[in-house]
Amino acid sequence: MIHKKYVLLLVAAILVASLAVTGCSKKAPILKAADKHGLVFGTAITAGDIFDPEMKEFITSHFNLVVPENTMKWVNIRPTKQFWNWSDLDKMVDFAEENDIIIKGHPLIWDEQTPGFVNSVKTKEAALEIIVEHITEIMTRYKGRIQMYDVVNEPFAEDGSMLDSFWYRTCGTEFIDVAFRTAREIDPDAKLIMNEFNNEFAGHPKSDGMYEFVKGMVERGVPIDGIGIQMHIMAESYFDAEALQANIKRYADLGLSVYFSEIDVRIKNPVTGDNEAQQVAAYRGLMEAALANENAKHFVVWGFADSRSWVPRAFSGYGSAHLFENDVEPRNPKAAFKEIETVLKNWKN
Ligand code: 9MR
Repeated sequence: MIHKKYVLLLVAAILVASLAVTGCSKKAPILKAADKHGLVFGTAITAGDIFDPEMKEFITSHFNLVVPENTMKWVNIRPTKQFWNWSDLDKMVDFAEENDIIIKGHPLIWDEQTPGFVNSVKTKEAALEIIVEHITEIMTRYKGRIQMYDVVNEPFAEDGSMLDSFWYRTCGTEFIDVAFRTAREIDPDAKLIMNEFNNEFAGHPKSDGMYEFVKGMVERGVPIDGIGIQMHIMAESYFDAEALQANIKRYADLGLSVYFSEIDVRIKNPVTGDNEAQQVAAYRGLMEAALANENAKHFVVWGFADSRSWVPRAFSGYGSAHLFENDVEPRNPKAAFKEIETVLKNWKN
């Protein structure tokens, strides 16, 4: 009898130990379902999140990718030419590594949130030099530890032409080629992405302009692995699943991935049964598109809680864009969260 009891205890101990090693015991049902389908389910986080044990637990049990919402922006990571403010980003990369989750670098080159020393650069040569220096510095430091980057963020105008940005005015489109070539050279294993908003539906001028440009990159041998479709959208706007599918498919034909990279679906106040149902439908449509396409298995939300959202600051009169009500307990998962969890659980490959 005693012998049998010891055997049982041993088996239980092995089980507990192996759960601790694999981390399985911690995973929320939505993450388990995402893992089952090979879906990357991620969120933007702030540096403060990883100083809070309860928040860390929530993030690692619900998501398998994190992206720094603001920490890697030039004004934060490199406020002056010589000063690099690494400490928060170092901790975020450690956090991702310790918990075996992907971390995406965002953004390497963007026209916003750039410090004064960048904007005072006058020549193309000097601007390209700064790009090479910036990318080299960051990607060398985190080589093999940051798995993917938004190499160039938001370079297009709404009509599909190039945005009249500092980089474009100073360098023409060469800044894009130089950025991607440098990134590939520094870390050949990192996924390199061009990230944009309002680029989801084929047939829209910005989506089509971006597609033609990216196709040109592929044709002239500029290294790129995929495009980010941010998806900061309005619940009330028509969610055109067919046009989204056509867009994803044409990138698959180019051999590229599509990453839903900054999802939030804002609602015009007040929230009603109708606009909430539209929001739920948009989240569902996106999750279905991600699951249905081998080249689009990334579903990354731009923050998870209404209580600390960027949306009301940026779009007056709008809000309630995220999957949870609160960023601390009780977080109160919303209808959209329950819907995408159900889609994930019931999805048949
Ligand atoms: O959510 C971010 C907000 O906190 C910042 O104030 C803002 C400016 O840096 O950027 C927001 O994130 C943006 C992202 O970096 C790029 N795509 C659009 C996002 C929303 O504006």
